[in-house]
Amino acid sequence: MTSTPRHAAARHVAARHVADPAAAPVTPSTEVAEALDAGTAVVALESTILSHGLPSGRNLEVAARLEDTVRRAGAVPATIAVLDGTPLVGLTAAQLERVCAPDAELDKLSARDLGPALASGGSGATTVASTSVLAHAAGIDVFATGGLGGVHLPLPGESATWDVSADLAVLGRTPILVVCSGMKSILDIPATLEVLETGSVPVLGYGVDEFPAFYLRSSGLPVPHRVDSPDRVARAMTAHSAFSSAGMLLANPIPAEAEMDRDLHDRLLAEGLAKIGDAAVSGADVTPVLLEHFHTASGGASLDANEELVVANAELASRVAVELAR
Ligand code: PSU
Ligand code: MN
Repeated sequence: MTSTPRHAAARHVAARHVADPAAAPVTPSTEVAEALDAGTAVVALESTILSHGLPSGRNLEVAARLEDTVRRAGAVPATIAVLDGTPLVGLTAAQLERVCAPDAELDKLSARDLGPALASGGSGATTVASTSVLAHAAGIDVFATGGLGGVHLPLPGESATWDVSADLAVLGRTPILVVCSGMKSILDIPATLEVLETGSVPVLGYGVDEFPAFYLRSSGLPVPHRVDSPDRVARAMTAHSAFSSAGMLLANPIPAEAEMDRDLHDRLLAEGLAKIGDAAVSGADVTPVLLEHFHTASGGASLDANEELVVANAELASRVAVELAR
């Protein structure tokens, strides 16, 4: 498992066709490889939230705080990104700085982008979809993030949308637990829950009966299954995996003291949607542009909320991973 990035890149080119994604070559850091070998709890973290979801400066602070949170909870953090054609699972301090640098200009890589990016020696940040794929290939079972991608709301003038995040389809076929605070309200939450049902992805609410809405603790929609302890989550994962190769979603609401004001939230959402309609933003740019509007127009309030919820998710994910590693 332990190998230098250069070696792993060579191995990757040699593997012409890998039928089993779990056997695909990835490059764990020394620390992550040792933890996996020893059966120590490991928690995957994504990099798109750093490069495309948070402003630079703030992103490195959050990245460090997330890794620290995971360590304090007794697990090893594995932040995932693709650098110079190498699928890295666990970043060194220098690599993390590169991902967070203002001039990083990393691509946003979803699962379908991995092959072309690796083949061309490209660099990019990984979304929930691609982070899940690489984490699973490394042998990691638990992944913490802020918000899951989902079904977008129709833009002004559209009656429906085909913009459905690959996060959903990938979760339907990748056995990993994703701990998040639901989807952003910039998405169609009921439609996203329907697509998760179609993908046979179990949705658990942590200590709540209503599905969270990222900046807000509740979307008002019922959560299919409530769990109240990391142990219960671990047991549900074990039982689920005996019958299914789909992933699982653990929805953890934002801590009450960090929740955004609902009126401010609703105003920013309306403005953000109008903005992407006017500017004809589409595809992978939609989420980053909406997030940027929330962050600037709230004077940073949404950033604080975002940071607190991801940190809480990293902690909960670590507690579940520790439970699983017992
Ligand atoms: N939601 C957030 N912040 C983010 C993202 C989602 O609150 O940074 C990122 C995640 O990496 C997620 C991706 O996997 O956006 C979804 O993008 P798309 O809708 O283009 O699939
Ligand atoms: Mn999309």
